[in-house]
Amino acid sequence: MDDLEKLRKIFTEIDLSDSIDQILNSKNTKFVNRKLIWLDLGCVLEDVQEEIRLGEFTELTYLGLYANNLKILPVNMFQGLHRLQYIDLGENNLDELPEEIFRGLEKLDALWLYSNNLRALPVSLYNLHNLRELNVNLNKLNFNSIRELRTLKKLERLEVALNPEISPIELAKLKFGKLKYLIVDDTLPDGNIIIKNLYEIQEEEDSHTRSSKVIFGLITGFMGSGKSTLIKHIPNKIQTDITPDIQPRLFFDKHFMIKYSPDTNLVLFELDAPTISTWTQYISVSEFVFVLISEEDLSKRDDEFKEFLEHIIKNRSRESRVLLLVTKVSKGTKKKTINSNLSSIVERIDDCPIDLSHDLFLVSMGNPFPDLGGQQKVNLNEKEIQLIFNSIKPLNKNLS
Ligand SMILES: Nc1nc2c(ncn2[C@@H]2O[C@H](COP(=O)(O)OP(=O)(O)OP(=O)(O)O)[C@@H](O)[C@H]2O)c(=O)[nH]1
Ligand SMILES: [Mg+2]
Repeated sequence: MDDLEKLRKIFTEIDLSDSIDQILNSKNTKFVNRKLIWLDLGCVLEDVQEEIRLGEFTELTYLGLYANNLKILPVNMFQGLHRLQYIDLGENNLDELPEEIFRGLEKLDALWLYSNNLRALPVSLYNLHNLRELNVNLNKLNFNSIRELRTLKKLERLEVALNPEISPIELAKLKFGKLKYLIVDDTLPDGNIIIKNLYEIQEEEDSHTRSSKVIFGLITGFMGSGKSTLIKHIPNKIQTDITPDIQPRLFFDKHFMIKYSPDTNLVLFELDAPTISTWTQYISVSEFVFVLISEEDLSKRDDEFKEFLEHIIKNRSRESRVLLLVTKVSKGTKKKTINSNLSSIVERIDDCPIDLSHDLFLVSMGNPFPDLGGQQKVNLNEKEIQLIFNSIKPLNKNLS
């Protein structure tokens, strides 16, 4: 019996065969060589208390059990699933977990437990030595259960917002090994609550006192060209409220700062291609313009892209540098092909400052993997991102 048949059988047994289409149609359910590797059971198990036996799906790497109203989980829920890398248990009604529930999950990379009623974390969680991401937002955890997480040496992202007993001030004093993101909540004077990365806030305060100058950079491209995905991968982003002084103000989708040189910060912001033709002034204040185009769009929408590029070049400041990033480049693509496609566009633009040998970068197709509540994230090649940002640095210093 292959995994698809097994899955049908299990769902018939627990009287949920109506949900099978929803499960199979989810983009977070995937088979490779007839083996089930991602299984999205989000929003399908409502009120079902039966034990679902998944131990036969030995190749499973993602299991989504979010939004199911689950109150209890059996201790052997994940038994035999040694390849699991991502488990999403968010938006349930769990108030405790069996101590040994995560035992043996050596490969677990991300665990999402947001929006439950957990007062403590099970012992087996503190032994997940490969865990990189843990999300326990919106629970009832106490400070001790978070402090103990310092034993997890690979943890990079920890989200503990909206746990009423946990104080961000106390958390800030803890030293975690590799942590880059410590997400907490903060109440503003007007009573509103904001969610922030505690580490970036601290950086911001330091850097304001050390640096004086600010320069701007624009990240643009067609819809879906991967702007937000690229931004997610830029290391050491600092939160900022500095924007170019242009009226009327535009709401920026993504807007952040990175350190450019010891006395200069670079504020980067994202604008879509349709927005940029209206907000021409944002081009003229930018010292760097990053133009993203996916490999697919480059061959299909070349005329449109030429017009878009022309618009940028016409409105840019004379001192600015325009960088072209071809994204989602598949493995087999030759750089030569992309180069010749682009040069035929660039050559048709008057007074074009782009030198393809210095200003062109290829961002290869990243690996997609599931995110919270059945969305998808993409892992890009970090070295390529480094290369792009190193090329704009004064003194050629590493971006770190
Ligand atoms: N497989 C794969 N998917 C990618 C890659 N880069 C981006 N994506 C996916 O493409 C979609 C669009 O990416 P975004 O980063 O949101 O693109 P954007 O330019 O910010 O798009 P808008 O803000 O909507 O204009 C998302 O679903 C990404 O997950 C990649 O390198 N590989
Ligand atoms: Mg975007």
